[in-house]
Amino acid sequence: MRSESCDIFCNVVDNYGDIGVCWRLARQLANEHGLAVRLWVDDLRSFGKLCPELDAGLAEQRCRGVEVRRWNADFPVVEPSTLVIEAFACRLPQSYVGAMAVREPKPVWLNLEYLSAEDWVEGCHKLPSPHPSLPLTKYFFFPGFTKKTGGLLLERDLLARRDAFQGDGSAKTSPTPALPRGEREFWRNLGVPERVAGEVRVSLFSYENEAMEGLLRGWEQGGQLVTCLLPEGRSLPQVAGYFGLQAGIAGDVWQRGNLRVQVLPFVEQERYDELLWACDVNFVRGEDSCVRAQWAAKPFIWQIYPQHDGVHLAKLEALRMRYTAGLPPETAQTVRDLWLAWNGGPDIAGAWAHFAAQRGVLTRHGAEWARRLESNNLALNLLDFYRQTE
Ligand code: TRH
Repeated sequence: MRSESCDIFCNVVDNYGDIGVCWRLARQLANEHGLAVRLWVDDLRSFGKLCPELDAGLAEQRCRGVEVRRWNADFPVVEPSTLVIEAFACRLPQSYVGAMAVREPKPVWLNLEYLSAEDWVEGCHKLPSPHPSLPLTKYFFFPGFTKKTGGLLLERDLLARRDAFQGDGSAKTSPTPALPRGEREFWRNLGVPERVAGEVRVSLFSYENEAMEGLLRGWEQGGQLVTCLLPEGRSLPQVAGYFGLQAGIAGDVWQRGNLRVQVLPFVEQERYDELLWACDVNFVRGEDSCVRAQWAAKPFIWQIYPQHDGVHLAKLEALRMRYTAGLPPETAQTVRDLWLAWNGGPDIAGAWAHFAAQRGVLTRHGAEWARRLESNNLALNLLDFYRQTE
C-alpha cells in the first residue's frame, strides 16, 4: 500500500480558532492514524500560544509528531502529499496547485469548512468543485452535528481522560474524595484556592461583549459566590475596567460582592480542556472552544464569532435548537435567553439567574449530549472519504 501523507494549509486570519482546529487535526492524523503530516502555517506566533514548545523563529520543525512549516510568500518546491487539506478556504500557493495537477495519482484535495449546525450543511458536505483549468477537483468537507456531515474533532482518548480527571479514577484512590484528584491538582497548579461550599466556578473566554458589565454585576450581586476564571485575552480589558482598573495580567485576583475574578495565563490546548472540565459552567466563543465545551459535558454559553451581516445569529440559533431539543421547556428557555443575552440580547443578569437554577438538569444533559455526538468523529470520517475518493 502507498504510504499516506497529508499537507494541511492554515492561514491564521484572526484569533486562535483556525490554527486551533488545524493543529488538532494534524496531531490526530499523525499520531492516531499514522499519516506523515506537514502543517503549513503563516503565523507561528499565534500557534505558539496553543503549543508553547513550538519555536516561532524556525521555518521548519517537528512538533508532537507533525512537521510544522512556516508558510511564506515564496513557497518552496515540494512534492504534494496524497491528501491535501485547505483549511477554511485559504488559497493554496499556485505553484503547489500546479504540482498537484501533475502528480499521479492526483492528491485528494479537501476544503475543510467552518463548523455550523445549520441544515444546509448536509447538502453541501462532500460536494465536488472542479478546478476551472486544471485536472483537479476540490471537495467541500463540512464539520457538523449530524451523520450526514463530517462530524466533530475528537481525540481518541479525550473522553477517557476527561472522565479520569473529573473523578472516575480518583474516587477509588483517595480516602476523602472531596474533589477528584485531577481537578484538585489542576486548581493547585493554577494557584486557584480550594472551592468553598455553594461556590460556582465559571470559565470566561469571550470577545469584547456589551453584556459583560451586566453579567459581572449579576454575579457580584447574586446569591452565590461566583469564581470567574478569565484567560488573558480580548475580554480582559473590559473585566479590568469593571473593577476600575486600566489593565490586568495573569495572576491578578479581583473581588467585589459575590464575584471573584482570577486572571489566568493563556494555557496550552490540553490545559484549556482541563479548565473546561474543572469548571461548573463555561463561556466559550468562536468554533473550537465551543466544541471543547461540548466534550467537557458541562453547561456552556456560546458567544459566536460576530459577522457584519448578522448571519452568525442564524448559526447560533441552529446550534441552540439542536442542543436544547428534548430538554424540558423551562430549561430550554433558560439556555435560549442566556445565549441570546450574551450575543446582543437583553437582561443578562436575569438570564444568568434562571440558567444557574437549571444547572443540575443542564449538567446531566451535557453528558448525554456529548454521548450522542461522540460516534461522529471528523478525523475518521475525513479519512474514510479520502480513501474512497483516492
Ligand atoms: O480564537 P477564536 O475566537 O477563533 C475564531 C473562531 O474559530 C471563528 O470561527 C473564526 O472564524 C475566527 O476565529 C477567525 O475561538 P476558538 O475557535 O474557540 O479558538 C480558540 C482556541 O484557543 C481553541 O483551540 C482553544 C484554544 N485555547 C487555548 O489553547 N488556551 C486557552 O487558554 C484558551 C482560552 C483557548
